[in-house]
Parts: sequence; structure tokens; C-alpha cells
Amino acid sequence: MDPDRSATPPALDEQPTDVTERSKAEDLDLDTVSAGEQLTDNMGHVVSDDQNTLRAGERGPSLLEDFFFREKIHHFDHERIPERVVHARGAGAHGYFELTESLERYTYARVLTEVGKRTPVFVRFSTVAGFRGSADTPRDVRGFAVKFYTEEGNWDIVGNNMPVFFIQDAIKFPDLIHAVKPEPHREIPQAASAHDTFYDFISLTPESMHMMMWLHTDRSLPRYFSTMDGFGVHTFRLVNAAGESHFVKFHWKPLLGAHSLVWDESQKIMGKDPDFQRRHLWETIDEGGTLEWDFGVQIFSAEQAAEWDFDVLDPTKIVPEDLVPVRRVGRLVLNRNVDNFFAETEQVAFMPTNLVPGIDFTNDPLLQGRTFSYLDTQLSRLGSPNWPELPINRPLAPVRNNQRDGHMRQTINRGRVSYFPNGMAGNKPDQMGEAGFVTYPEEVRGTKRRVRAESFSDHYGQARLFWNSMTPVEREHITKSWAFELSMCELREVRLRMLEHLYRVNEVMADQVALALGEETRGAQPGGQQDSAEETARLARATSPTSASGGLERTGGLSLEEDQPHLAKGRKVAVLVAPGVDAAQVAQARQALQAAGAKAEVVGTRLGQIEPGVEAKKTLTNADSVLYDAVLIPGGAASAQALLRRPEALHFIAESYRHAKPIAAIGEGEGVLRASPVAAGLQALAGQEQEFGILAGDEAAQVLRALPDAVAQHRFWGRPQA
Ligand code: HDE
Repeated sequence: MDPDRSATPPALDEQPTDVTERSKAEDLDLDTVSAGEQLTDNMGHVVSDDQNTLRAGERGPSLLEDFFFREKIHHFDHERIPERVVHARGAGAHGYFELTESLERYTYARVLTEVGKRTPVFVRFSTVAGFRGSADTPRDVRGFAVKFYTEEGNWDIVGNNMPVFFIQDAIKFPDLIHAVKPEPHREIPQAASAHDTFYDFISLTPESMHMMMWLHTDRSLPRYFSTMDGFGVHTFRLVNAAGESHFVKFHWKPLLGAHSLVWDESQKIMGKDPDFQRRHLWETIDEGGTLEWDFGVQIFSAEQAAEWDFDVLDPTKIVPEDLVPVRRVGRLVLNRNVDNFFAETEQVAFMPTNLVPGIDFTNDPLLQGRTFSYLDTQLSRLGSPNWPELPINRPLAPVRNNQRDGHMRQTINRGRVSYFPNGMAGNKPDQMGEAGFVTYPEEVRGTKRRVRAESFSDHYGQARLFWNSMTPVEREHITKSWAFELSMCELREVRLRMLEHLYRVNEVMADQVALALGEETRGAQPGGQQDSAEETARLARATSPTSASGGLERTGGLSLEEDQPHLAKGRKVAVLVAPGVDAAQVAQARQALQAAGAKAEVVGTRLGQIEPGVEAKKTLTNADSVLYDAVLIPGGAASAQALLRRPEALHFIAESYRHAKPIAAIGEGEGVLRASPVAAGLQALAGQEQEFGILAGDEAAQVLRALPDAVAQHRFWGRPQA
């Protein structure tokens, strides 16, 4: 709210229930202020001087009566709150959810039955292990938490970018997190799972093996938030108007497809731009763009589930897409940045218990435990039971109850009655019975025991299904990731225990890792040459029989390389320039990429105007290939000569090549490419360059016509390394 504009929040009973895409923005507006003309303190007193304390004499002591000073310092002293115990680092944005197909047959939740309705959402993406000030791109699971401000109250899908989890029972969560966080004696390492305590725990927790396979793919290194899948993870329940129940798994499928970084790249980004992903989110929206996902559901009955050889209540299991395909029934669009990171992104509180009528829990023991943790944690983070009144957390649906008081209470409740039953207010607010949230009346019987169900006991079958469903490149990346992480464990006993598990998933994979760790192999891996073409081919063939997979040997929906959409939208191409560059080619490149929704960014040998119309806002000193999706070297003899004299330019090209990114060169730019450290690799590629994402030639139009498609392709694996 602008200081000059007086707006009073509507009384709770009058709050809108007709929710539109704009509703939450308007609601937040009631508490939003812009900087005014005159500086005041928090009590509205206009300040005369904010830079000098009140003191007795020019060189004398400060005076206690300086209430301006005390208020300013007092507020500053208390402006930090505890960071989230997990998922501390994150970034978020506003947008809307639009249903495209009604799920009326399965649920009476309005948000899933009113086709075309736009429900406002706030989404926060996060890493799990790192502190709030850590970097965006460590190898880690990503949080994908969506808050829907529906007219029936808030609904949160507090999910991840992987569809399974490390543990089957919530009571183990503190152990898991203590193991992965920096080791307590010296607080090392930050935001990294590659250390002894994590693998000590994991090696003694075989139920984690399926999730560990996901963690060791490039899924744990998403390129952008907009190229990352989301999953509700648990099996939830949908209930329809006739009271019938179905099980459901929730999915978010990015319009751009799921695409990732490679490990070397992600490590470098942590240094070059620790804010890489949140910057991309911010810039995309700031420049008028959007981030989009399809909303998918896998719906199945209890009878179907009973037929499968895995338990759908076990959060370490997926329901393979080849058993139950994902139906796309809605879309999620992020289109508005926050006004204030702390007020919105930091103070937003997600809870799996935020459900709306027609959607319900199941008995997944991980989900059951989460029903306690998220409410509980907000108190230590946000400091008061009144945290639901914070603008970002308050629902658009009216709030009327008898809860009162507590720290920082904002709502002014009129009247004498704050109890039920009451005669003085006609028994209002009343309980609405069937018109309110009704728990699905599942029949439950059992003996109280601390046990793990027998149906949860297969820990390797789906890990094998996952391996079997990977492409050769993905298998190579998985193996290398295991080799890296386990090599960081100082204790050999931990490494050996892990190897035993890997042998139970796939022998060829395990042998490759054993080799890298200097351990005995078991014959699945002859030769011992880790990177040879023969070994890669062998990896490609190696499958192993599975269990707990509904009879499948492999399934769709798991690979990052198969069936992913490929779009250039949202991608950034570095254009390497020096004075003398062919400005027309730079303009042409900008146009060609823009037409595909991608961006050309000029990286100059120096800052500022390089040629008319070619301005460098980035330079070889402050930019790096890992921050771009592709590189273009335009023509211009003087420019090419200058680039050849700059080792950073040659390194830029070499690293783009190594990370399998598209490289384009026009005219004299081609000379730079051919003189760079990738020359030998290019020779080996003779005649096949374009197939491997190398676009070089004198014809600008021809090179630039092919560039957007190459950028969309994302990566070109298998280039010969020089
Ligand atoms: Fe969380 N988790 N979690 N988690 N989680 C939190 O809640 C917890 C789990 C997830 O952007 C905390 O508000 C337990 C699975 C996301 O604000 C805390 C268990 C999944 C976020 C908590 C799990 C998640 C959190 C910390 C084992 C994917 C960030 C701060 C039963 C389905 C939300 C907070 C945001 C955050 C507890 C396991 C996703 C402590 C006890 C499985 C995306 O309450």
C-alpha cells in the first residue's frame, strides 16, 4: 500500500471468496509500501538527521535519550530469523494454476474441477542441505513447493524434483539430515553430500538405494528451475462427491523439458555465480517471460495397487509411468517476482497439511510424520502461532475461528465471544459438517506395534528399474558421480559398505565405481579402462532383473535424455566480441535467437560499446562459459585477432566444447574456434561437426538458422576430447 493511498483490509467476513488470478496480488498490496519522500521512524515521527547520533558536545558521549538511534539499532539487532532447518536456500515467485481438464470423476475439490479457473499460487524452489547463504547448484535434491490460494483455503503440494525419498519412516528424518549436513565438529562440508557421515548413514540404510540412484543422476543438477520436474512424492488420495476414493501421484512437467548441468559445470557455477538459478528466475520474469509446467496426475484404485509387487504407501517407490501414464490436466505459470524476498520468500510457510476438501492423506508413514513437522517448525522459524496472518501465508478464503491473542496478533476480533458452544453469538462461527473438510472414512484395524511393513522390504528392485531405464550417457554420469562422492569419503569401511549395495543394484556399475576407488572388481568389468568406448558400450547393454516394479524391466518417464521436450526458450547464448566485430552478424544472431525465445548476450574483451549497436554488459573477465547455454563467435578480422590473444576466450570455447554445448562460429570467428584447444577434437569430428553441435561457416544466415535448434538440443554428448 502506498503511504498516500489509504486502504483498509476488508473485515474477515467480507474477504473475497471469488478467487481470480489477481486476488493474491491485490491481497498482498494491502500491506505493501513504497519508499516515501520523508524519512520517519516506526512511530511516524519525521527524522531530522539519521546519520549522526545525539551527543553531548561535538566529541562527547552519545545520549541515551536518542530514541531515533535506539530504534534503528534495536530493529537491526533483531532482523534475522532462524533459517529453515532443511531447504534453507531457496527462491520463489508468484503465478497461477489453471485447470485444463476436470477431475470431477475423482474429486470434488473445486481447484481440480473448475476448468479454466486461474488460482493464484506462490512457488518456492530450494536445495535441501545447504545453508541459506550457500550456492544454487550443489548436487542435491531440489524442493518444489507450491501454495495454491484456493477459494476453499490454501492447498500446498510440498514436493521435490525427484519422485521418491531416502527413508520410509519420518522418525528417521533427523538422522538423515544430521548425516548430510556439515559434520558437527568442524562444520564441513557446506551443501555437499560427499562426506563420511552421509555415506555412513546411507550405507546402513538400504531403503535409500532407489533415491540414491536419482541423486547420482544429473537430476540433482538442474540447469534452471524452469527445466526441472516436480513431484508430490507420496501417494495422496482423491475423494469424489459420491465419497469414492482413488489414489493419486502429483507431477509437474516443465514445458521446456527437464535438462541439467554436468557436475564440473555445476561446481564452477557455485563460484562464478552462486545465485545462478535464482537470477535466471528473476530475470526471466523481470523481462516479461514466464516459467511453465504442466500439472500431471497418475490416478489408480486401491484394487489396482493391491495387484502390484510394491506398496504405494512406500515413499521409496514410484508408480512406473508404463503402469499408470501421467495425465496432464492443468498448467502452472510463474509470472510475477516478489516485491520483497524476506517478506515473501523467506516468510512463506508450506505445510503438507494444507489440504482442501476432496483431497486427503494416505497412510504413507513419511507423509504421516510430515503432518506434524511443518506446523511445528514454523513456530521456531517465524516465532509466533500467528504466522498464518503474515500476508504471504494468509489464505484468500475467509478465516473465522475462536483462536485469539499470542505474539504479534494482527487481527482485531470484535465481540465478547471466543468460544464454542455459545448462546451469545448464536453458536457462530458454526461447524459445517459435511460442507467442511471431511476426512475420508477409511477403515483401519491393527495392533499397536513399532514395525516396518513387510511390503516395504524390497530396497533394490526399483533402483535396478531406474538403472535399466537410463541411456548410456546417463549411466556414465551416474557411475562417475558415485565414483566422485565415494572417493570423498575418508573411511574405507564406509566406501566398502556402499560398494556392497551398488553390487546389488548393478554389477557393471559397481565394478566401475570399485575401479575408481582402487578396490577389487568382481569380473563384470574387464580391462579396467574406465573411459574407453568398449566400457561405455558395455555399460549401455548392462541391465539387471528387477522386482518391486509391477513386472517391468524398464519404464518411461525416468530418463533425462528420452522423451524430453527440446526448446530454445529461456536459453542464453554468449556472443564473444572485440572491437572490429561484424555488428550486422551480432544483430542477426540476436534476432534469430529472440525469435526462438532465447537470448544473445554480448561478452566483450572490455565493457561498453564495442561497435555501433554492439554493447558489452559482460566481459571475458566477469563472464564464463558455464553461465551460458551456447557460444557464438561472429566474424570480423580485428575481433578474431583480439580474441585469439585472450586465453579466457579460448578457455570459454574449450569449456563449452567439454560440457557438450553448441558452438557456432562465423567467418573469421571460425579461425578462433579452429585455433582453440578443441582443434584436435574438431579434426576427429571431420564431416560430422553439425551432428555434434558445432556450427561453423562463412554464411552467417546458414549458421544462425541452425543455431536455435542446436541450442534447443541442450547438449551433444560423445564429442572426442582433445
Ligand atoms: Fe520436508 N521439511 N520433511 N520434505 N520439505 C521442511 O518445513 C520434513 C520431505 C520439503 O520452500 C521443513 O517449513 C520431515 C519430503 C520442501 O519452505 C520441515 C520429513 C519432501 C520443503 C520439514 C520431510 C519434502 C521442506 C523445514 C520426513 C518432498 C521446503 C522448513 C518425513 C515430498 C518448503 C519448513 C519451503 C521443508 C520436515 C521430508 C519437501 C522441518 C520431518 C519427502 C520442498 O518441517
